Amino acid sequence: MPEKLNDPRSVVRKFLARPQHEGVGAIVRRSIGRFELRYFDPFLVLDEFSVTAPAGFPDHPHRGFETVTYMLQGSVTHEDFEGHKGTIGAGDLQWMTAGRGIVHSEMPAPQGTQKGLQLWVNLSSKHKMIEPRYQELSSKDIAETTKDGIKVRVIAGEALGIKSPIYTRTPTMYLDFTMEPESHLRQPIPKSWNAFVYVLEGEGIFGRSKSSSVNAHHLLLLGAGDGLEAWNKSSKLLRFILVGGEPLGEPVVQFGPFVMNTQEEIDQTIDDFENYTNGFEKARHWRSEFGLSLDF
Ligand code: FJE
Ligand code: FE
Repeated sequence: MPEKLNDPRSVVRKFLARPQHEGVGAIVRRSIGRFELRYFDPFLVLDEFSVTAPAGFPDHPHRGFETVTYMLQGSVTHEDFEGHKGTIGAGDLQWMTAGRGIVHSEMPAPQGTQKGLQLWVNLSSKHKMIEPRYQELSSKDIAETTKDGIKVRVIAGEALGIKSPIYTRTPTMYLDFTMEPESHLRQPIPKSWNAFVYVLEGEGIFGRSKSSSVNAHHLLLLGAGDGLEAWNKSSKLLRFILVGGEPLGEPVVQFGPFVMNTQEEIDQTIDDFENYTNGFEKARHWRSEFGLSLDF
C-alpha cells in the first residue's frame, strides 16, 4: 500500500466538459478556461481535443505562458516561425514555453482522428518574457511504472518513486494514472498547490471512498490537503490525469493567446505582434504550409 496521507483532499467542484468548436474545424472539450472557470491558478486552459484533417490549428501566436501537449491517439505536426518542426505522436509530450513569443501551427496527421490534451500553464510576471523553449519527450522516454495495479506515466513531477526530467518554470506536477479494478491510490500533492483531476476513461471514486463515481470528460477541482486518494471500484480500467501547480497569485489579463498581468502589457503585445517586434520579428516573413491564420 502506498504511503499514508494525513489530510486527503476532497473534490470541491465538478464540471463536465462538453464538445465545442475551436481553431479551424477542431473540436475541444474545454474544462479550465471556459466561462464558468476562467482560471484555476496557474492553469489557464485544459482542452481535450479531437482533430481530423483538414481541421486544425493553423498559424497563431502565444505569449506569457506555456502550452503542454500530450497525445492520446494519432499525431499532430507542429511548426514554428523559427523553423522548429516535429510530430507529436501517441503518448508523446511537448512542453512548450512560449515566453516572449512563439508563432506556430499545430495540424493533425492526414489520416484518422487525432486526440490529446492541451494544458496552458501560466508564467509569473518575472518569466513571461523569457526566451521560448521546447522540452519534448517521445512516449518511450516518459517515465512509467506499475505498482499494486496502478500504472503511472510521469509527465511532470514524481510519483511511485519515479521522476520526470521536465523542468517546470511554474512548479507543476502532471501524472497520467491507469488503475486496475480494485486498486487504491494515495498520491501526495504539495499542500499549497492547486490541483485537479480530469477523467479520460472508465469511472473512479475520488477524495472520499463513499463519494459517487465520476466518469470520462469530467474535471474535478480538489480542495485543501496533502494528497489525493482514488479508488477503482468498477470492473474496467480507470484512466485520469492528476495535475497540480503552485498558484502565482498575480493578476491575469488575457486576450486570446496572449496572457499578461496588465492591460498595458496586452496592448504592448498586440503592438509587438502587429509590428513584428520584441520576439515576434521572425513572424514577418513566416507562414506555415497551411498559411491561413487563426483568429483569436
Ligand atoms: C489558440 C483558438 C485555438 N486548444 N488544443 C485560439 F484553438 C487555439 C489553439 C488550441 C489548441 C491547439 C492544440 Cl494542438 C490543442 C488546443 C486550443 O491553438 F491558441 C487560440 N488562441
Ligand atoms: Fe498553439
